[in-house]
Amino acid sequence: MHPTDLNEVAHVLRRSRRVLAICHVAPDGDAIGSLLGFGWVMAACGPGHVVTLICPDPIPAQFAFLPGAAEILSDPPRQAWDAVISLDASDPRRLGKPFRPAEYGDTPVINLDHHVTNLNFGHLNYVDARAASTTQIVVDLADALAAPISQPAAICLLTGLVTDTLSFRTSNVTLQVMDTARRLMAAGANLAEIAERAMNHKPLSTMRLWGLALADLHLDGHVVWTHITQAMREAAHATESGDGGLVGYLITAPEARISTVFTEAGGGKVEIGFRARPGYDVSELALSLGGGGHPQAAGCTVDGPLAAVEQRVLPLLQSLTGPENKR
Ligand SMILES: [Mn+2]
Repeated sequence: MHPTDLNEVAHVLRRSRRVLAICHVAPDGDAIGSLLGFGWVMAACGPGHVVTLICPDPIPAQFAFLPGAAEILSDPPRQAWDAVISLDASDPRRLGKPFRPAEYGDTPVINLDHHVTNLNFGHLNYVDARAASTTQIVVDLADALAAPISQPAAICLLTGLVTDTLSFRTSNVTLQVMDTARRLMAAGANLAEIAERAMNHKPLSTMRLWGLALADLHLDGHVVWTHITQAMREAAHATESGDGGLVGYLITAPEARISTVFTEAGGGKVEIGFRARPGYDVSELALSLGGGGHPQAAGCTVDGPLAAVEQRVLPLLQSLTGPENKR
């Protein structure tokens, strides 16, 4: 539980033979991209490392093209590890059942992430909230390991950068991000193909679900919000879990300073997604509700029922959208 630098992380990895790498549940492009990219970077360090790649949930169809995606397992074998590494997860609960710290003994747990709300749950915590993606940190890690970036690594790593920045549109896209992207393209990653495959993918059933949710759209002050009920999900025959990215669509309304989607999930839970315009911050609210994220994109899961959650959370959002909160 101390802040660390990447040379320390590289030092631990260099002497680790059996490495367990885990990304977060409900994986996005950065989770899968950093998991696979890390695997390729370790492979470039020589044959002395055997990396087991774990994602707790199925790989979304739009990321199946990533090199190595077929090698990802959903649950690790019960064996001893020399190092365990978490990628893109701000909270150990986001790693799901595959993360079993009670079994790790003296094995170092490395926490590599870019969420400002990271709980620093590892023995080695490298959390860079200025990084636009965890894959950007994996590129820095490759440099610390003096590992060359292979073409498959570059494809996976650029995918995380593209998806987390919404194709280089977010406020954290710096010259350094563009330099990293340029480097990954030079290493053989095709930006246009990655953007096409990873971003232009919206199942028709998700569009139908959006249609139902958009029919019940609300504007309260500067907050644009709606909800997705189990009944809507059944009516739309939705295949995707969650809101399918609807909350990111709502924030494009000029009226919106914050957008929110409340989604009825299984087990009486409600998932809440938040987006904010630059200058507004939803990460602290998400953290206070047991979740986490970034200033402009965050989320949490709370106990239902839906109506009670909306009644409790909507006033909290109002207080965040005033000019006095603008940074
Ligand atoms: Mn990320």
